[in-house]
Amino acid sequence: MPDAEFSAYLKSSAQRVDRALDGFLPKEKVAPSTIHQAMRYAVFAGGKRLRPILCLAAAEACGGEDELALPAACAVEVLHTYSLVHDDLPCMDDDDLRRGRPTCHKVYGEGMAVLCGDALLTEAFLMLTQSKPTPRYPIGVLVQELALTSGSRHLIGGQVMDLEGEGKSLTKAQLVKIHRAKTAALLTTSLRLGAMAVNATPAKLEALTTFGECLGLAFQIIDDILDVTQSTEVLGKTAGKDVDVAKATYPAIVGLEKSRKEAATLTKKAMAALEVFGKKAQRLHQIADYLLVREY
Ligand code: GRG
Repeated sequence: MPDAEFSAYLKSSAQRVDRALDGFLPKEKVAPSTIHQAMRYAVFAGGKRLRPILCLAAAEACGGEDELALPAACAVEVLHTYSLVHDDLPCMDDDDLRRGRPTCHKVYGEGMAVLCGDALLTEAFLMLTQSKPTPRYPIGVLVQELALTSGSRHLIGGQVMDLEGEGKSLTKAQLVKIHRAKTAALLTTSLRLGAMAVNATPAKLEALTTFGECLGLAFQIIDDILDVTQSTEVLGKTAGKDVDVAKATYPAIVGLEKSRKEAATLTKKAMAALEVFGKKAQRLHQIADYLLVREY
């Protein structure tokens, strides 16, 4: 379990992100009110805020003022929330529970949930354009980074491979490809955007990319493990879903123990990439440690 100081850091960072999100998102009263209520319902539902926290910690690791990374941090969180809202729809994973609450379509209906996801995706780019351009990275580069990751080459592409893999037995290599596209890509982009917001050198951007790719895969392996070892109450989403729908997962393909070992090895590899940052990467080290032992 994380120590008290690190827990306080996670909590205060999440609160900072939430305050910024509250400022960026249209208020509930803004017409048409239902869509803004749905967007806020999905966003302010108690997620871990992992992606924005990684974004801020990457800016800090690069020696910059992390405040400059707040618009990008909010952008990756609302983009992530959009993917959850759409993923939970009956035509996708058909889930009733997310972040410990009824899913968006259960409360607002399917049509509104589709629009809510669309609006959050669009809002993500609007938020990102509130970043300050830096000498190395004009806003267009930041937009390109997020668009590439969220499009059909990565996030959407991963979902396509996932949908097409349903009911089939996948190889480990195929599963790794899906995990990289669905999960590791956005985690990596969260780090990269934080670095870009503070004008990081190309070498530091590269180091964060390696860190993100390894950490992202480790994160998804742990997610697969938690699906079979944790309860619905602790996860805040339906536990055992992967087994129920015979989904290819790490534990299903290589077993629980080997999955745990691979996650630990990948985390070590991720940490090794942080050497170039010295002590400034303390928070990234702590986050990587925490993700390996997390319970939800
Ligand atoms: C665009 C529909 C669509 C799909 C793209 C990202 C994705 C593919 C689907 C979302 C659902 C999913 C299983 C994603 C894999 C990554 C993952 C484990 C997400 C959960 O992230 P956490 O644990 O969630 O950070 P919280 O709620 O804490 O933010």
